[in-house]
Amino acid sequence: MTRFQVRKKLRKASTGKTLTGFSLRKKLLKAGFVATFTVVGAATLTTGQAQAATIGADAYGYTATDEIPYTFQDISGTGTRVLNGVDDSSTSANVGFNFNFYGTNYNNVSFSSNGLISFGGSNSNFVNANLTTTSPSVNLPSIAVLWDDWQFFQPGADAVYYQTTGTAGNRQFITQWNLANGFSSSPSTVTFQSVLFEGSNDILLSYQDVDSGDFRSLGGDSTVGIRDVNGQSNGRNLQWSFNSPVIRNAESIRISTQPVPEPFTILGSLTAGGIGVALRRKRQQQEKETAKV
Ligand SMILES: [Ca+2]
Ligand SMILES: [Ca+2]
Repeated sequence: MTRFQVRKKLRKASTGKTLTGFSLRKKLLKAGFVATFTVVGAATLTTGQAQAATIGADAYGYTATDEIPYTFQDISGTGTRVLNGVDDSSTSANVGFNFNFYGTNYNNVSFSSNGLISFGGSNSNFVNANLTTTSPSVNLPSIAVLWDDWQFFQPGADAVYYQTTGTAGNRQFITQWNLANGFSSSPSTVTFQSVLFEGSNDILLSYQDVDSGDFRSLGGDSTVGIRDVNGQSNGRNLQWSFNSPVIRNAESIRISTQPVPEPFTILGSLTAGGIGVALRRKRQQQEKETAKV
């Protein structure tokens, strides 16, 4: 079920005349969607994905949120420079530590000039897939950082950089697509990065500049999200956006199996437990009143 379908479902459900919180929850439970209701419910309070939101969890337990501060560790002056001058090409690098992704440890990653990271092999495909419905042409565990047809041959374009930073136990593997242009040309460059964290195995996607001056701007032609092998059919996918201009300059998205951050714990308890508590209280009150009579 896509977020759109869920939002649609929620709107439909919440406009039903006799639908109480409990029956809404039951309906969503039946649909196997309470976790996503919790977070998408919050997103519907705003105007959609372009606003701060948390999505997930997917079948493995990953959630994604942009309700975190924007951070960007520029490694264009310090990292290893690769993929300069290319269009659709990949390279691989040692992470420097074991990074766990969908339950498997990797110490090596592959990344393409097109903003896609893959584990256990490479994928240079420029055609970005909808991770919820379609397997990428190479069916690998992948992180679509900003998967689109980028190139680094246009004058002014730079390259991809990678670097392992931090100290043992607390290291980070950064991949930075620096001053990429769209194929075959675009009026303006984009710069973004991903950070893989040792220990927490969190993934941070940070977008410094997603304005390419054309239809690709703001992720309008990109996939952002993660997937495991066969993610489109086993529920192990968490797609933030697909061909939708919802990514902002100076935005960070954290993908994690850790609990979602503070702003959502209140709402989380409301949807997952609070309704139940409120109903129990109401029932107790009714029982008291019945006893009085
Ligand atoms: Ca390309
Ligand atoms: Ca730009």
